[in-house]
Amino acid sequence: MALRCGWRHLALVLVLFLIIQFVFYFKPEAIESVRNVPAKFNYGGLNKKPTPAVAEDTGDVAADPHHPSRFVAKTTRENAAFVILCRNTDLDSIKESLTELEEKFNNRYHYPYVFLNEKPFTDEFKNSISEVVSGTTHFGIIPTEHWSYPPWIDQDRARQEREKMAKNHVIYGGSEPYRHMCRFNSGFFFRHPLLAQYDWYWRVEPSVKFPCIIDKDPFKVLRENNKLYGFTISIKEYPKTIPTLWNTTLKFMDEFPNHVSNPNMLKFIQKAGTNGTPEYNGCHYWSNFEVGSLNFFRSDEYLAYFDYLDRAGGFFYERWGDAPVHSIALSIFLDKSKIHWFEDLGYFHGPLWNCPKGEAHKRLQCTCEEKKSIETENPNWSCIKEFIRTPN
Ligand SMILES: Nc1nc2c(ncn2[C@@H]2O[C@H](COP(=O)(O)OP(=O)(O)OP(=O)(O)O)[C@@H](O)[C@H]2O)c(=O)[nH]1
Ligand SMILES: [Mg+2]
Repeated sequence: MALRCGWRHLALVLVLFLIIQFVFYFKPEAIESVRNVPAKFNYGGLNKKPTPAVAEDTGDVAADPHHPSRFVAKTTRENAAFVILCRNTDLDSIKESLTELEEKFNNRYHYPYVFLNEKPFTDEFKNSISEVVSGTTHFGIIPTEHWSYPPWIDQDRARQEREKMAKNHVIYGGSEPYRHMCRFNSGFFFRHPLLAQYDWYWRVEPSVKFPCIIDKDPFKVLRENNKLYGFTISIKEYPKTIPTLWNTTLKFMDEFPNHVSNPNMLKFIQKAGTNGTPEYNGCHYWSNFEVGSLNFFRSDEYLAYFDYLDRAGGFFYERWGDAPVHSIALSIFLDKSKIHWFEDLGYFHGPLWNCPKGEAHKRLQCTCEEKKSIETENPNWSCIKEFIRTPN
């Protein structure tokens, strides 16, 4: 009798324990806290290994022989997300980009999307986006300190410089939000709490086009080949937007020689200067398309470089773009083996194309014209020659 009573007590305790666990697990706060992984600001060095593919997903295989999914029978996702910085007013043009991205790639993978904005996204924006994407969506607000003037910036001087640039017809030279955007994309997007759980990102902009089937997962291409950054188009920067960026970079390399990789990619971005010292040739990976390692940008080396540039003030007194900033950093801190040209990934951001050639053009059912590709149509702007001839 005493024994049976003991068992009953034990069973009762066990049932109560299970009920408590069940209730806790399904509480909305608990679910939220799992989703909102806290921001981490110390991500360790460049050697931090990304986690392997995280989720398995069976592709929607080809009953239809013309469906793009026949290229991948079974896929696994990397620990990755699309990152989209945009305004509520960009709704139609971002839906255009995402409809095609889904059709050519993501309807087989369902990678998640992270949307960022300095203002709250409207319900209309959120609902409308969810109609065109197959991955989960996350909408985040940018912290004010990532989209405002740091205290050391003289805002009157910044305004005067903007006015001068506008008079000189420098593209976006008179725009204040454009400068916050470039600074955010240079130094902060990878620190947003909504990205803390991911290793890889793919940047997408409004009104871009993906004219070919994307038959390989770009995240996987990078991870499996031990690379950290991939691009489609490489061009030269307008010198008027970055008068002192290169000198500031030289000072950084002088002060932090231990941060400069050996070998590196400096040959890709340098040309012989007039007085014999190398100068910046303006070459950069066009950052409206990027697939890359978030941990590269979270590294001590990159953060030290961004801080150095930010202190120098050129995001506001000049109009330093995130594309040259990313590219110069990649060239200082990495060697060529870490950088990948997605030659066969068809892409358009006005006014330039990357259009695959020959067999790839046919196989990937590209709708772009090969001859419109930047190397053919605008050879003087393209930096692909410089990239190819840079030694390993
Ligand atoms: N939230 C927000 N996003 C912005 C703002 N300005 C630009 N963006 C986004 O930042 C990215 C780059 O801006 P773009 O205006 O495309 O700059 P760009 O590619 O140099 O110039 P375009 O040739 O006009 O495309 C895009 O994803 C924009 O949606 C802004 O003020 N707020
Ligand atoms: Mg753009």
